[in-house]
Amino acid sequence: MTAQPPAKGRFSLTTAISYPNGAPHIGHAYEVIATDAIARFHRLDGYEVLFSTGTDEHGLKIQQTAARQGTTPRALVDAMSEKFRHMAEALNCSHDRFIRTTEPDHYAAAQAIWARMRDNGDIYLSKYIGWYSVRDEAWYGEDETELGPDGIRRAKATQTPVEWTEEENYLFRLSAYADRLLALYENQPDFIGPETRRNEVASFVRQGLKDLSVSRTTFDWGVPVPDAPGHVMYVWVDALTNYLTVCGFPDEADLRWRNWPVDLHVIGKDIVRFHAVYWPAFLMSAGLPLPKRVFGHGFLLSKGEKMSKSLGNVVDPMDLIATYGVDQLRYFVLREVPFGGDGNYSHEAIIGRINADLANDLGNLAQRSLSMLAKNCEGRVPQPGPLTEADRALIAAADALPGRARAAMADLALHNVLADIWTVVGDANRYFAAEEPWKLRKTDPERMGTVLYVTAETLRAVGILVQPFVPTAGAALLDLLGLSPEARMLGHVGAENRLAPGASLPAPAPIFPRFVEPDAPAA
Ligand code: ME8
Repeated sequence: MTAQPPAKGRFSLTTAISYPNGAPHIGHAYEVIATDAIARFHRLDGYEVLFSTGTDEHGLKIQQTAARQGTTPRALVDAMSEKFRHMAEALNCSHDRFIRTTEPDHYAAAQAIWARMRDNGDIYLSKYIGWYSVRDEAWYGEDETELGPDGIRRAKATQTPVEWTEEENYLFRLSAYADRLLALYENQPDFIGPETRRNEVASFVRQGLKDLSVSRTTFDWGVPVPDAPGHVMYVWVDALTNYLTVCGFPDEADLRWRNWPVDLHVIGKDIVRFHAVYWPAFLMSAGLPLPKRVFGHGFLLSKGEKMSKSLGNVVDPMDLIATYGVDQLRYFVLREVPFGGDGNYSHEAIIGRINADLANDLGNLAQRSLSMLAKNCEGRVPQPGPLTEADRALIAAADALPGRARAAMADLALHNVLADIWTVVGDANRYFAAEEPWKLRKTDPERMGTVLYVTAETLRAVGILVQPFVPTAGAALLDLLGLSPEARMLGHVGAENRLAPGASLPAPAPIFPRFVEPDAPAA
């Protein structure tokens, strides 16, 4: 049995939870895919992982959408949340929990954090007067809004309409936390990533913080404020608390509590303020440890435009999965978009990646080399002869992949992890072409065996490394190399676990078909 690399401790991470006021779009899929790749990478590296995703089901936006559709908020979220859950499954997401904020344990967590903030003297009753964007579920200061030529006032940052709101609310003493937040950003530079987001947040806080309205009385679709009839919690107080709920809060004896504080919140760039200002302030007030890192990824844009229903360019992730395949979609978004920046989606770009990187570079290499093994080596791993410099260089590049991947992953540079893997795939293709094993079959069969061995050993490393990104194809490649399920960890790459000469291999099968346009004429 293969020796197992040592366990490395825990790693917990979350996506944002999505508003189920409509069906999921490609932006939601992108976040799930990226977070899942990070979760899978850590499992692959021996961490015990807790990974959550889910839906954010309360608030005025949901209530208004339900009213517009002539249904109840409950019926709307039940139907829509199911679509998000289905999408996560279809994307091969390996989450441990899909949380819905309408679940009873979440009510208990939200009410418990509220009570702790109140008992700490940070919540008081007052009249709130200000601008509210239902679309963003966010309060804005006068200076953060502007009047458009159409006479409609909008939030400058998001261009969503705001409405004047005067209400007796509970307020959270956010103003008292500005210094502590600035100290946090200073002492823990990793707390917010990427750096541009950190600078934006710090400059926002440096301007001074106003107290935040944290309850609403004009509608009732929310978590009731404890001991305050008529008040429901501001949806963001409730929503952010989902991260505690999945860790078993408020029961600190719950085994899941070991996962708090989480290592990483993966969110989009538009909601960094909520996660890097409000959330740590709430936690400080409640006397709870802070998450270690908040990372705001960029937006996936449809040919450069923000997606919206009114622009008519919302891309249904289920259609993309059906058209291109799950692994293909996962690979495309993670490779194409530098993680943290914005990216573009287009049909041409995705088929370019599928056919060049997946079908040609990796798929063909595996298919050609494994078919030669099947035909010329009786379907067994050959015994390598003495290694040349070229053999050693390729094996060394493959062996170095886990170290490089860990370093890139520490910066959440997912695109670089993939770029590094494909550099080795490119090296392997050049090696294979230069060594011409198909000619060696007659002239020097032993050397042919060595070349095929070195290629297979490189594919073993590549197959192990790609699993977090393209889980189905990664597993299929490792199956073709005859690797047992317990020999597929990152720590198995390298000299100690080389393919065993003589081991028999299954019949080769293609792992990445080329994308052929459905209406293309038959070849
Ligand atoms: O913000 N590209 O929910 P949401 C990439 N419920 N990411 C995108 C995107 C795009 N085009 N559009 C949205 C919410 N996102 C709150 C979160 S967390 C306690 C509560 C990202 O459904 C967005 O940035 O509007 C967010 O991280 C996630 O999708 C859910 O967005």
